[in-house]
Amino acid sequence: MTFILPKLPYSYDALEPIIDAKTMEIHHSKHHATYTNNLNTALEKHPKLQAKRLEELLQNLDVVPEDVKMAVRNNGGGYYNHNLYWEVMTPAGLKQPQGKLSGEIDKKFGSLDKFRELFSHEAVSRFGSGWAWLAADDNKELSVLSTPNQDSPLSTGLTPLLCIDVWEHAYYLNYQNRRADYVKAWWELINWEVVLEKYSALK
Ligand code: MN3
Repeated sequence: MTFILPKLPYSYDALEPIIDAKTMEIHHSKHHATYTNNLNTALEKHPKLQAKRLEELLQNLDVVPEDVKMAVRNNGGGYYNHNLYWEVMTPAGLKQPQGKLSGEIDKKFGSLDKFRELFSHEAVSRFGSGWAWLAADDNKELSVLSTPNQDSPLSTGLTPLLCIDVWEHAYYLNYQNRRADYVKAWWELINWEVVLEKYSALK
């Protein structure tokens, strides 16, 4: 299987003014494309791995051969994480989670505001480059966490539901060093319908 850079579900300028078109274009057509190409190159040497789903590889990095383990972790993670990142944003989303996701957030974190505070703290305080996440475990219990580099919560047994990219390339043109401003503004872009779909699809 060859991984394909997915088309965005909206135009490059659709998320303005929160994320500018130039940032989106470079992020998608250069950064995400590079992860995609590097993942395909790594898997060329291991046809058996190509038969597996990417989720499976990221969930079981210990069975990935040593010579491509780091490449799969970094570029497979980069490919997967960006797919989710594009998907969980929208220019015209609901302002808050609905349905049973809303109830689960209240139950786990106390309120939507408390969840937002915790998530934003993870995103802002992640040292260097990485991601912040809302994820669920096998019992559908929610958690908030951050990961370094392109590491995926899949590798620690969690299912990602929502993510924000806090690498500088995700915000630098507009926000320079002000990651906290990006995180705060980004909150308006969350596609809660998609996040709920992902939560509802958990088995
Ligand atoms: Mn990125």
